[in-house]
Amino acid sequence: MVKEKITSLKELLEVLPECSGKDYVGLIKRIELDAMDFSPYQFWTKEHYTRNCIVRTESHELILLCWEEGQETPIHCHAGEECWVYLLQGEMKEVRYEDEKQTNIPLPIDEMVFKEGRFSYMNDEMGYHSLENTHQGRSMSLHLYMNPIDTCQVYNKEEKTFDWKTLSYHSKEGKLL
Ligand code: 2CO
Ligand code: FE2
Repeated sequence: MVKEKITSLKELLEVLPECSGKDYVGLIKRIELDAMDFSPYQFWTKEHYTRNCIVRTESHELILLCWEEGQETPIHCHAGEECWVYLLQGEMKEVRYEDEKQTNIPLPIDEMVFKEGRFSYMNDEMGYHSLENTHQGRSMSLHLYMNPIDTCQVYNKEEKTFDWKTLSYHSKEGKLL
C-alpha cells in the first residue's frame, strides 16, 4: 500500500513522535511540503546560515536551515548521527569527501546539486560533506537528525585539521535565541 503524502508541517509533527529507527526513511519519502508553512521558523543573517529548531526530543531533531545566496557549511561530520535533508526552497550543492588519512586532506568523492522537493541522506560511514546554497537567492532546507546532534568535527583548511565544534540554534520553536 502506498502511504499518503505528508503535505503540512502539522502532519509531520503529528507523525514524527510515532517514528523510530528505520521509519524515518519512509517518512522523508512521503514529504511534500511548502516553504510557506515554515514562516514562523525563518530567520536569516548575512554572516552565516541559520539553524532554527522546530522540535527536539531525545530521539530526533527537526531543524530549518535558512541560507542566503552563497552561504555554505565547512566540511564536517555528523558525530555518528544520521541526517536527512529535504529542500524546501532554492537549490543546494552537496559535496561528499573521503578522509585522506596520510595527508589529512578530505578528498571530494561525489557532488550533487539538488532542487526543491528533493532530499539527501548522510551518515559518517559515507564520509564528510559540505552544503552550499547555489540558488540565486535564499534557500531553505529541512534537516532531520537521529539522534539530535550538538557537536561535529569541522575541517580547518588553513591548519589541515578537524576540530570539534559546538552546534547552536539561531531560534527555537519560532523564538530568537
Ligand atoms: N550538518 C549541518 C548542520 O546541522 C548542515 S549540513 O546538512 O547535514 O548545521
Ligand atoms: Fe551536515
